[in-house]
Amino acid sequence: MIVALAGGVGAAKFLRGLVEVMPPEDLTIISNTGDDIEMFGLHISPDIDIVAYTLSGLVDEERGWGIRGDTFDSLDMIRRYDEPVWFNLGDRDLATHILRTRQLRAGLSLTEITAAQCAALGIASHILPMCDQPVPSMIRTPAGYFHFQEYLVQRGGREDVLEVVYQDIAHASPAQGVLDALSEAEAILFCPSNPIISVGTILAVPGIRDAIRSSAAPVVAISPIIQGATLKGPADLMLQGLGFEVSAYGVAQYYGDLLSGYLLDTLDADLGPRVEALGLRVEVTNSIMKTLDDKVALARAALNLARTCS
Ligand code: GDP
Ligand code: FO1
Ligand code: CA
Repeated sequence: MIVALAGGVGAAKFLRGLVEVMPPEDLTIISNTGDDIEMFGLHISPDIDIVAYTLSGLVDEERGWGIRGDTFDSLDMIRRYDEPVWFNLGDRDLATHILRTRQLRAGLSLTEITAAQCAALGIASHILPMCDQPVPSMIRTPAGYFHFQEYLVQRGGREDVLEVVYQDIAHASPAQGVLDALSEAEAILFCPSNPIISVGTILAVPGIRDAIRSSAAPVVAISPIIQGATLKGPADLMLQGLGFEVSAYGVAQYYGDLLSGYLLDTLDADLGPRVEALGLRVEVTNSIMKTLDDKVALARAALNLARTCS
């Protein structure tokens, strides 16, 4: 079993490559749910859906989220009722949120609901939410205290980050199957996701960090920061706000002693010796995923690096 800790768009591109180079049913994806938010009474799990839509071929590849060809007529109607609309839920996408919400109200866990979602969409890999309890990631900026989606989508994700709070996480516990997957893993991969608000959130669920530490599996991360910047999203502002160097090296430092190997982008080859000095085995490769070939090559490089670390 290969286990991947995953956020949204960056992770999904990598996982799309990974399922081409290994049996997809041997892959367990632990998904960040700190981004989850309630909208119009519906439970939205953006990172689960981004990965599920990507692995089932439904995703709008240009945006990286939502469903290709979706329409937004329902939101237009909601606007006519003078409701503020800032999160773009497509008409087809809404079906996922409506059913998820109904099943949650009926008492099913997010883990059970996600397993059924994957089966229905024909996904052979296993997507597990990191936990079943709501644990919203909150961001403090000079302007106030906001849910991550409010910070990113409603306010544009440009404000300095003073603090990141994983609300209620102390009372959360790993979802069913998460600890078993980590203890049985042949390799654990940290996808190229936001280290603080995606992978970091998963690591903050009590028990997950220890399970990774005590697993015999090599742990390999793919840097989401290239040449000191993000390709997308506010990871750079968050690293900066929390006092980490805004570079692939800063991310390696943030993950600290959890890692055994690290994939650096070719453009960051000069950081290799500094990352190696942290005690990590480093591989340098193109990590900018535009085409399917890029995704497949990066996935293969990650698995190869994990093999040499074990
Ligand atoms: P998340 O996956 O939910 O954490 O959020 P995003 O997908 O918006 O982006 C998180 C991180 O993924 C950002 O820091 C991006 O720089 C990184 N990322 C996105 N695409 C790529 C890519 O093709 N290669 C690499 N190495 N990182 C990427
Ligand atoms: N991201 C945006 O930047 N704007 C949106 O309106 C938006 C809507 C949306 C709807 C469903 C969904 O599953 C994801 C959506 N995302 C949107 C992406 C998402 O909020 C973030 O990019 C991720 O949480 C970061 O990985
Ligand atoms: Ca995310």
